[in-house]
Amino acid sequence: MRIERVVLRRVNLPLVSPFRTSLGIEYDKPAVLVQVITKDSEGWGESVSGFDASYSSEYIESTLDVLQRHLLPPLLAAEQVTASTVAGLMGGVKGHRMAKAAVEMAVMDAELRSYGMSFATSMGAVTDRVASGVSVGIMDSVPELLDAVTGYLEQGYQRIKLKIEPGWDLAPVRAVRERFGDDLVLQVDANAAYTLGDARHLARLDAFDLLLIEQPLDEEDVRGHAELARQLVTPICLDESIVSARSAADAIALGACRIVNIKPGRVGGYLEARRIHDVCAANGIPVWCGGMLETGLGRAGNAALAALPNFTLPGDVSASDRYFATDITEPFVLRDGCLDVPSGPGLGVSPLPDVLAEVTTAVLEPAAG
Ligand code: NPG
Repeated sequence: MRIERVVLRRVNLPLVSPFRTSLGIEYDKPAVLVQVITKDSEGWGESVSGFDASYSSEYIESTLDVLQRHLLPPLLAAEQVTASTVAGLMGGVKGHRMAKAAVEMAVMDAELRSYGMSFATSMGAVTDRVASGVSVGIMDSVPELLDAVTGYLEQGYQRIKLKIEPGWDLAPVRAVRERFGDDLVLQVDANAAYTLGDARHLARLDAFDLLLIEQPLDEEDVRGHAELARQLVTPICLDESIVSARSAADAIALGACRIVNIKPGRVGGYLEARRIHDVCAANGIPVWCGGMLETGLGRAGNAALAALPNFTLPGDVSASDRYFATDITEPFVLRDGCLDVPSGPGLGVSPLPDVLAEVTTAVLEPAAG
């Protein structure tokens, strides 16, 4: 396919409640949406970069800049662009995986819509519903946390992930385990807030039968995770450290993780996400689909990815109303603790024009070459 136009939109969606992690507090969800227009199709992509560079080196303005300056001009000049060739066309640019993921997602959507094939089918989905978990932010008090978890469990979420940081770890985990019992599927996420020197402290979490502890150490400290793994009973899951299938293979070989969180936006797109899935499956490492508070567009792609066979653990792919009063697509709803995997062409969802207009703060159209 030849790409005729690409339109970039910067959007901002208010969150229904502030989301606090060890990295900071989010009140709104910003995103860059990439709309790829061809002669007879169109596709949508979403970048997961945030307001600042606290989770990754990428952030909204860096995404917009690299898209306009470096990533899109070669695509607009190319005669043929497909989902399988777009990564190669962007290969002259190092890094910027979140920006590249948004472009690949939009190209894949446009291409699949033109064939009438869904993301799920194209990636090899084996189910039409995926188990949904929820990520619960750091709160001001344990009672407030227990109320939030109660609300999510009443809605039917199948597992709870608690954000932790030094000073907010043992007490909230103990309180949730005691209140909701041994059957609750419970895990924690540190977003790299600890060091190897905290190993003995983190080992105290072993008492609470957690499914996993996610990214306790710095993203570059893969060897540190391997050392920590030898000191914990709780399985280590890596998120930030896994940026590609190659880094997944290395982390697994080093014994740094027993579980992997796959976020397509973090690893350069759905095709690399699938390769990570395959590497993990070949090594007997279960995976789950992470989230970056995506709009309905990213959520649609993530639900499709989570339908692949080695996604055996519930993901952070929650219903739209966990994040937004109004999503920019038809909302994803929780049904018996699951989300339906969209089956329509491409992502199977599209932005609702009125909502899109309301949340858009800038529209940019890079010129060809
Ligand atoms: O449900 O989409 C979601 C959010 C899941 O906790 C979540 N994401 O580190 O995994 C993470 C975390 C995050 C979100 C980190 C936003 C930084 C920003």
